[in-house]
Amino acid sequence: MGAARRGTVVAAFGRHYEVELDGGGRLEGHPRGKKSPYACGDRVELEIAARDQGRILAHLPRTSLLYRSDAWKQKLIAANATQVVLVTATEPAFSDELLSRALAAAEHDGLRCLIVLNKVDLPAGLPAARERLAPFVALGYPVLEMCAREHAEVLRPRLQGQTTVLVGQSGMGKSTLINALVPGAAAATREVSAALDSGKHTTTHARLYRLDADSAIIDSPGLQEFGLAHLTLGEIEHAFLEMRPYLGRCRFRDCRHDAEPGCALQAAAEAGQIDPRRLRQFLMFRHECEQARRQAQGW
Ligand SMILES: Nc1nc2c(ncn2[C@@H]2O[C@H](COP(=O)(O)OP(=O)(O)OP(=O)(O)O)[C@@H](O)[C@H]2O)c(=O)[nH]1
Ligand SMILES: [Mg+2]
Ligand SMILES: [Zn+2]
Repeated sequence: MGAARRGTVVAAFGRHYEVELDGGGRLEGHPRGKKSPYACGDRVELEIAARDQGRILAHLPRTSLLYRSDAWKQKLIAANATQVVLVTATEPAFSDELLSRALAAAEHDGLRCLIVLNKVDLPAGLPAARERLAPFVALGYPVLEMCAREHAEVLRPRLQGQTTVLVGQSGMGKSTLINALVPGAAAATREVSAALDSGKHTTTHARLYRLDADSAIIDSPGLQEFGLAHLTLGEIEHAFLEMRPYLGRCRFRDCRHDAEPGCALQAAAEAGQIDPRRLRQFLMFRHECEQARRQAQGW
């Protein structure tokens, strides 16, 4: 039996993991039992079982866990991240609803958020993309317009000292960013048309790359959906930053912010203080969460 070592899960393949050992070296880590609850970025303790092979003995505490969920299961995205970069692009068109979902999950987890608008070298979709991002700019989320193919360096200062996870839909350019920022990364990228034809995402699992001694970046597979079943209704309210000042101000304490008289959120939307689209998304997410809870309980 070898001595226990600590390391970081840099890639999660379901039943086994690529683990980077503290102090150098990599090995294939296997969980001891049937469960494999680890995500990219997780810290673990393991024993070296053979050359290049290790058995995971312990799961070290997490500082954060970004994930999505429906009534039945959770999909882990990354552990111990400090920042989420939400990657959108001028083309293909991105969904602002998915962006709101990912932001809600990140806010819930207390992560810093930065929105990237990539592919500004393709100007045809630029006005529509800016318009779709305007409500998020108004909320104070920083938006960095860039071209990953030519000027990825503009992102680097924002990554300093952070463990950043890139999330977004397929084809936005996440892996292109990784390749531009991490020498030797060689992450697979693919023409969007080819990717859409195959119906598959180019990146199939999350992977962590070191940028320097105290910065890392995680590439993740493109998202088509982002369920928030793990958030309570109150948590969803708080994950929408613009709702916070109005919470508790409705006439009825159990106001559903739908069509109740004296609803502070509806009044704020009518007065132009809350984007009506975001309020509709909020009501939609809440409805989904209630449904997921019912499904999970079997009624
Ligand atoms: N014109 C232009 N194309 C870009 C830019 N960044 C990425 N692309 C292209 O967009 C396509 C998709 O890029 P990827 O990096 O594979 O996208 P991804 O977000 O990693 O996609 P998934 O792994 O499927 O989630 C590739 O053909 C890239 O070359 C950019 O700044 N400008
Ligand atoms: Mg990719
Ligand atoms: Zn209300």
